[in-house]
Amino acid sequence: MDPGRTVRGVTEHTADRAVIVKRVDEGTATTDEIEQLAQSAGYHPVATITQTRTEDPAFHVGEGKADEIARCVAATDAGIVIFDNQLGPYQTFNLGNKLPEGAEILDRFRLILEIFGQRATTRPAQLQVELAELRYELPRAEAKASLAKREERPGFMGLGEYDESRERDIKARISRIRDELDSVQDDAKRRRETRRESGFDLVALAGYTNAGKSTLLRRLAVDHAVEENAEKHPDLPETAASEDRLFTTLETTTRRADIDRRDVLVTDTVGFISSLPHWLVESFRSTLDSVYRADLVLLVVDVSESVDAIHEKLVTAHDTLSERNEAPILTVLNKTDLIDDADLDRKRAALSALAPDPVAVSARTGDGVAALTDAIDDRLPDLVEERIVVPLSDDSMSVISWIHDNAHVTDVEYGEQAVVEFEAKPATIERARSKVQSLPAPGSV
Ligand SMILES: Nc1nc2c(ncn2[C@@H]2O[C@H](COP(=O)(O)OP(=O)(O)OP(=O)(O)O)[C@@H](O)[C@H]2O)c(=O)[nH]1
Ligand SMILES: [Mg+2]
Repeated sequence: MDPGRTVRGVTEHTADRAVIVKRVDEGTATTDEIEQLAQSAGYHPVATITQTRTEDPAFHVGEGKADEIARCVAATDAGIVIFDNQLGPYQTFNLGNKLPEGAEILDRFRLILEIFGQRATTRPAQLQVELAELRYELPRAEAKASLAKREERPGFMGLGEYDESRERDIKARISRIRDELDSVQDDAKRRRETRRESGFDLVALAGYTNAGKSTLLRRLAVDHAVEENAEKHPDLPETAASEDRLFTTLETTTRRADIDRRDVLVTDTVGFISSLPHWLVESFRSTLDSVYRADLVLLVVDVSESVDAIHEKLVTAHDTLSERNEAPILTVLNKTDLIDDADLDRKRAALSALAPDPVAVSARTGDGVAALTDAIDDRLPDLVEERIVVPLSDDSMSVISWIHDNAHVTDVEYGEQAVVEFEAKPATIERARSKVQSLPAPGSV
């Protein structure tokens, strides 16, 4: 006998061998994305089973198909079945009864949550993952509790009365996590305000997972991350041979970019994925807030994908953003190194309605990044030119150096008083003025 196996065929070694299943109501099921997700979570797809039919209440797929899945698990020595669908608790229970002992079942959302769980290293990211898990579990606990009650079968699914207290427990934990996340959010909001007041423009990266947001951030950044969780950010070295991995980034990282006359802070955050349920997106609200509250959003897409795929992702991204975001959106067509010019032109034209004036770049080679920084400068709120007269006193130097720090100074002339010419955002000009006004009048001391 193969020493790596037990009689049942489920060992450590086989635990990550996965059978992929997908059911669609009509048409043909495609499994590329779910296979990629499975691999990102560390599983190895060994077989794929699809079915086109309406949902079966008991087994999700037809019962005959469920038997086929069970046979396939046994034959391939798989430890897990991954459904690219959302399974109800009753369906998971029934399917589990058919599978060889020890084999587990994950549905699409549990799989995504598992990836998130593996990637979350900071407290806020962990809280958000936990919140998403609890929100996933809550309706299941409710369903179990009420089914057990209605059917007067407290032992339904082998859990019984435990379910009601479980439900209360989940609700209590959800509200505790919400409170803690609210305070995280308040901190982030204060931080953003301080940065804005210091004359920074805030730019956020948005887009699907794997579009190249983090790679682009590294291109734009002039220094190290300015946020406390920076050292935990799973940045890979630029040269590392990288296979595509989904949801590399869960936490936000902010870096300073020098864009012409401006001080810009660019924030990288969690990527989108198709058909994410609302509760899951909502769980990541604190993280996505940095996108919603930016002065400009860079919507990054992988231009090497098909026009249809890009189109669909742009539509979903716009929908997600339009709920809360008020900032202008600049579309960035990334990974131009993977396609030729003719292909790029064709895609640009096909997407022009959704992405007018996009900027094409390769974050990997740096191609087009200079044009991108120009476009960023262009789309950010205009800087205003200002000329301010500062009476000379012991305190005036601190005001002048504040202006140097927070605005782009074009000229300073010293005479009886200092005349400072600079460019800045209107809010910064206001603050400079009030600083000058609060200077003691010359000779008043
Ligand atoms: N060929 C090519 N590959 C790129 C380019 N930009 C990024 N990649 C690769 O695409 C993959 C995903 O890049 P990331 O920067 O991690 O993508 P992301 O949008 O941050 O992904 P998440 O953090 O998962 O949301 C990595 O393997 C990168 O090396 C590019 O311009 N050209
Ligand atoms: Mg990333």
